[in-house]
Amino acid sequence: MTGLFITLEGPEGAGKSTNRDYLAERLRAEGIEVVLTREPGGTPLAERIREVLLAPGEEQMNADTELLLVFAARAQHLSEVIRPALARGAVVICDRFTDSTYAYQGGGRGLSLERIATLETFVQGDLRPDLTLVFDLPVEVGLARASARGRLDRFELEGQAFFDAVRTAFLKRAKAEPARYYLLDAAQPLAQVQQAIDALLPNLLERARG
Ligand code: Z5A
Repeated sequence: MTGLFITLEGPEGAGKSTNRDYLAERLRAEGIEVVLTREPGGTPLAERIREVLLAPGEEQMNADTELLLVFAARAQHLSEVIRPALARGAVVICDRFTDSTYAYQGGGRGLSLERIATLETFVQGDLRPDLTLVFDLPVEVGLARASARGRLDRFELEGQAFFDAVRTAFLKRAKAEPARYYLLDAAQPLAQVQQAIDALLPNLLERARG
């Protein structure tokens, strides 16, 4: 039996965490086993790597170091959480996954997409999400939501050009593979975003029940 792997992607402040919880509640209400997780992180060791990635520091992190840390955390997360959950037939809802690597390390940092693809295959084999919800919104709106929370992490300290490149990369990926990606207008009021998620539920339930 194989479960269903759903990832939530988009720039900061787009509402991924809020809607991750909402989607999980809706599926659980239908009796589906849901594993909620996030990247970078999702296991104690991967969460320690997350802390290294997010903490601003005096020594600038090399972009290749950042890329390798993201995939190191992912390898741990896949073996400890994601693969076992999918193997027992659960729905895994993951807040960010490899699309974020293409967007932040590829689009934002300008690293080679071919190199990212090589690491993706090395770490994941042929495992890819079944469905990716992309929460899209103007950079200024997302940053205003994120900064309302207070202290900014190492990524949130980047400038407008970085975030524009990140947003463009997500949109490009969504456009290139419409069968896997579902684009949501995350600048709308939350109730409308959640209506769009509700519209997906019948299809998700059918797929989750195999
Ligand atoms: N990263 C990377 O570089 N490479 C990788 O491969 C991976 C990650 C996997 C941590 O991610 C960082 O890791 C991330 C990229 C990098 N960069 N940063 N920063 P994260 O997911 O932990 O960080 P985040 O994206 O900044 O999370 P976030 O700011 O919490 O965003 P969110 O989860 O999309 O939003 P939210 O917490 O659900 O909502 C934010 C606020 O907006 C909150 O007060 C909500 O109540 C409000 N909200 C949500 N939706 C709405 C609507 N529709 N209207 C009004 N207000 C709303």
